[in-house]
Amino acid sequence: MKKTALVSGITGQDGSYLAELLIEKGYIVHGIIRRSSSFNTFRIDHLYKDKDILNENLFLHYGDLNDSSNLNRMVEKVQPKEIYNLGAQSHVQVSFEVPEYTAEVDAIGTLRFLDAIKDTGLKTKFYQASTSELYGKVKEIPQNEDTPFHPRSPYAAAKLYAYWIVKNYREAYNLFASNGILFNHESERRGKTFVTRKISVGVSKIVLGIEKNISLGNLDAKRDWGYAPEFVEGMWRILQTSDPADFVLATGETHTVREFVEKAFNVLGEEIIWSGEGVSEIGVLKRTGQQVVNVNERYFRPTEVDLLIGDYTKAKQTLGWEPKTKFEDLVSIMVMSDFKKIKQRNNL
Ligand code: NAP
Ligand code: F7E
Repeated sequence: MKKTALVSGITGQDGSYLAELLIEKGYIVHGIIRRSSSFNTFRIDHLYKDKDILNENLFLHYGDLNDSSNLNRMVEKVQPKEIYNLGAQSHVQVSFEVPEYTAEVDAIGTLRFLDAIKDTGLKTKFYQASTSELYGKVKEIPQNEDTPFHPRSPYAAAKLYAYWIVKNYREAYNLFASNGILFNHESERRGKTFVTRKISVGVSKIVLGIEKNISLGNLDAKRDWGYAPEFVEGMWRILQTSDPADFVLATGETHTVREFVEKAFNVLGEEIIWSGEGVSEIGVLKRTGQQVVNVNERYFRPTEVDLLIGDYTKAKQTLGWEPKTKFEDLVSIMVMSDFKKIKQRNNL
């Protein structure tokens, strides 16, 4: 018999790759989607329907992490063997604007899901999308499962609650519930307001002559950026273990936002020269002298996470999981994908 999985956040970057992976592995996937005034299923449309034929291994249900009765019904009705809780208000900067909403969805939403499992008594495995943002103002370099946390945003504080409630329900009620502490992972499906995708889209438009420049915030922030399809494979492996546990998934490399910009222009045959400092810093094209990058303080955060770099030794040893895509390849995949799409869309 086919295994059944329930996925919150299925319309997001990770949810779409995870749904693909699970269907490939022979699962029946049930996804929770939010009602929206405009279409929000573009990342999974190719999975849901192929040439007007509905995929019999994918079912979508309206729901929300803010609605416990909905989550209870979903768990009761679907009886999933595995649950992946990927739904979240996932934007760090936005969490400063909507801190209470972020806490409701990211923190209490996780509690609601765990309670639904506990109250139905269902034997299932629960994956929680934890994050390297928990390390925030980092206490050691690199960060592993034992590194102390110091969250630096309402998003990170909400995810910290979720992390601990997962551990508590595991200890208190013997639930199979595991945290994947994932460092940044990106792809051609990344939301366009996250910095990597903002750069891959912006640089493509500049080189195609559609836009003149991009405005960014902190160019010196360092992130450990991996490739999302490999990270969702890690999520699945986390639930295939015999005992629940928490795992870091990362690449073990760190790069600045500035380096991401440089490499993105390099992919399209251009070189960037930087001058100035802070909000006065600019990036110009070496070939033409055109100013293509400027710094705008509206993208600065009240508290920033300066440096993240993960140590994935435990995942490698226990799960046999390792990242494959290197930083340069990730930049290239994202830029080439956007460049081609934008070129085609504009008949260039
Ligand atoms: P994403 O693209 O922003 O997707 C978030 C998903 O959550 C979307 O499907 C969204 O639905 C859904 N969602 C938002 N609010 C919801 C609510 N109230 N109830 C139910 N669903 C809701 O995020 P992602 O990059 O795929 O990340 C997946 C998860 O991993 C998130 O929990 C994120 O915090 C966490 N995480 C991400 C990274 C990363 O680098 N990508 C690293 C560590 C942890 P709509 O499509 O309707 O908006
Ligand atoms: O920012 C800097 C910004 O928004 C990365 C989420 O998936 O990963 C993600 O959170 C860095 C920050 O991702 C701009 O200040 C500069 O230092 O792409 P981001 P994030 O904040 O790291 C973690 C692991 C998650 O869990 C989250 O869900 O880039 N930066 N200029 C900028 N960031 C943005 N968004 N836009 C800029 O213009």
